[in-house]
Amino acid sequence: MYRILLLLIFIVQCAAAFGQRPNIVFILADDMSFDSVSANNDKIGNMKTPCIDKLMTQGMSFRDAHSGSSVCTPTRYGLMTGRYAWRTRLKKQVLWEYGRPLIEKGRLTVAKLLKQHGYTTSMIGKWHLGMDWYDSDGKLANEHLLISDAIWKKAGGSAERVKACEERIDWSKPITGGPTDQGFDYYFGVDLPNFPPYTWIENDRVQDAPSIPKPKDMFGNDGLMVPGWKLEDILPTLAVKSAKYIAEKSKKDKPFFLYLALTSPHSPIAPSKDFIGKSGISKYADFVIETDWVVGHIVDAIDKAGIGNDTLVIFTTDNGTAPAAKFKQLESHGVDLHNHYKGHKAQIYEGGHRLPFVVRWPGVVKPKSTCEQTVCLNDFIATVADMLGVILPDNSTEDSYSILPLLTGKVKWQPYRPMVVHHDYYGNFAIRNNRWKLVEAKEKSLFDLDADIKETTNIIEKRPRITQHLSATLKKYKESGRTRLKPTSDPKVLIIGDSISLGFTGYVAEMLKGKAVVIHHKGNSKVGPNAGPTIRGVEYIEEWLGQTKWDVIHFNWGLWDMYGWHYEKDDRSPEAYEKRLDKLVTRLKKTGAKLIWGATTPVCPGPENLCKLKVSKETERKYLDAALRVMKKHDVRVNDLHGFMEPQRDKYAISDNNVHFKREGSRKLAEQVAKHIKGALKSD
Ligand SMILES: [Ca+2]
Repeated sequence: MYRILLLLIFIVQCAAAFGQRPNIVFILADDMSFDSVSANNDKIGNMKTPCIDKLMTQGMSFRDAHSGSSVCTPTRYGLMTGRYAWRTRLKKQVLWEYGRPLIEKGRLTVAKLLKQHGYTTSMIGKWHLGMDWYDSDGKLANEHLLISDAIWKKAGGSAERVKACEERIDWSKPITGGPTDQGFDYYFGVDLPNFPPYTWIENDRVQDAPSIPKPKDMFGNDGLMVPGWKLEDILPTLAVKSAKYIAEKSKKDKPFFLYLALTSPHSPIAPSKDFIGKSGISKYADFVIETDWVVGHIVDAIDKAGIGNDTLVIFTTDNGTAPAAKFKQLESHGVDLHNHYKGHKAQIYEGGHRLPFVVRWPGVVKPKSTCEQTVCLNDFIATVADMLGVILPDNSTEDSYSILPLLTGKVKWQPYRPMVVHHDYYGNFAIRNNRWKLVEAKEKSLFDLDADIKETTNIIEKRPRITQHLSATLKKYKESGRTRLKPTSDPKVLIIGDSISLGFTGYVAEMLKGKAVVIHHKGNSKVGPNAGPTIRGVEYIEEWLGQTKWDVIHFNWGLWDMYGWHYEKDDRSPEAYEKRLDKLVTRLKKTGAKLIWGATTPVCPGPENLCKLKVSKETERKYLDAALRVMKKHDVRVNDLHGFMEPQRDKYAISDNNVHFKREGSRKLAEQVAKHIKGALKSD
């Protein structure tokens, strides 16, 4: 009996551990916009993507997911490292033929992270993050190609330089800086389908040495290829290899990570024989259909291997559709790839970087769910770390933020993540916060995406404060080298409160800088950053508290309970208020944080007939007394902000009829709040 019990405990423990370590299959298509997926676009004609659509019904699809850039190389750098590529040497464009490795030696990648935590890691497909090649003496053969990734093309003579490089390369020598040096146990693929060398690379060697120049009539940049190389074989080979890999690894005990970077529907537009004519539109549309088929083939391989329930599947793409798709021709067949968004690959418009992003993870991610949050492909590595329960080193993954709480549906506030930075082929930046998108190109533009999703009207003149805030944040993100907050040992202070607290929180954060991290709760879609009435407090307290271990929580509720805006139907009597406040304080006490009640009521100043809000002094007193009873019962510190401000109200109130304060008044209040927080931090 005892042994059976032990065995049971062992099985339960294994299951629990495995729950956090699913296999991961990450499928990245190349140059395929949000509108290229038929489930996202009702104007798709016959260019249907049934396999991706089906995956969407099995998991969560994001409607506001972005790549770190609107072109290949930088997006892939961000996906692997969780860091924006514009922080590297690559300030615009992409890596060109035989470009040198972009991922710095010693930098953490998602493959390294998973390998460190017991995963078998592999990559199949397009790398495009640079590799180093050597001559027969073991000397670097592609050194001269790093003139500057962005300008060497322009400098002219690039074909000659590529030729000179290829003449030096000893193809039997191992390649360095490629996938197997960046954490992948196994690699099979092509660096790019449209650049030399036109040959398969397996691990750190070419499978066959390219020996003849690519024929002029074959798509792609000049360079060497293996005799008989066929562009239309690339995609099916990747599909077959991946399915085989999944079948093999499904039998092993170790979880596996497969990063499948498809070469399609990027040029060369080379659908294989079975798909030519499928769409009745164009070879491009056929190629999209084949891409979708590959996604289906891979998902089938997972399910056939019986590991569907233990495998996290992600499908997304690296940037928007390229003009090589021939938009006008597609439109004449009822395919509108600009149905939702403006622009295409390489551009800063949404069409350049807003992508389909689908996550299937049975038992964790709700089927048929959608997420409206603004997220970024850089977030992959932090999400994996969160899943593994790993704290990321400070000098890594600087622009990655775990979206695990979004996948599990635990978090609903918006925005959940720090602002997302966009970047394009030309080196232009944009920054996105909720509905606002600021583009910093030759001309600065501000777009309100809620009102103008097609980015037609620049409203920068109308919104100087928002523009300034976004611009300053972008500058800060660039200069600080990171958007992910540095872990800090400073105490953490949460301020929850009404609009009066919104006024003073910023000043409190400033006053306590270096002593504590002050965070105002992020709010939610219903009440925004204002805590609203206790009715909302009870509903959202878990979201507001989140996973952080708070040292001090400064909170207040009252205004909304008294005046009731939007909550006429609810019982907001002083008795009901007291009950709910008691419930909230009971929950807050469980956090172990030191609690401070900010008494901001009664708030209505001056003679009663001047108070627009029509609540009598007696009523106000009832709410105040109810709150004080609760605080006394739970032994919570009281910061009497009302009493503190009262003698100076005339000077600092916005007006007699308003409960809010001018900036100087908010600053004054902040002094008092900061004093109380400091006191709480010092006390035992
Ligand atoms: Ca691409």
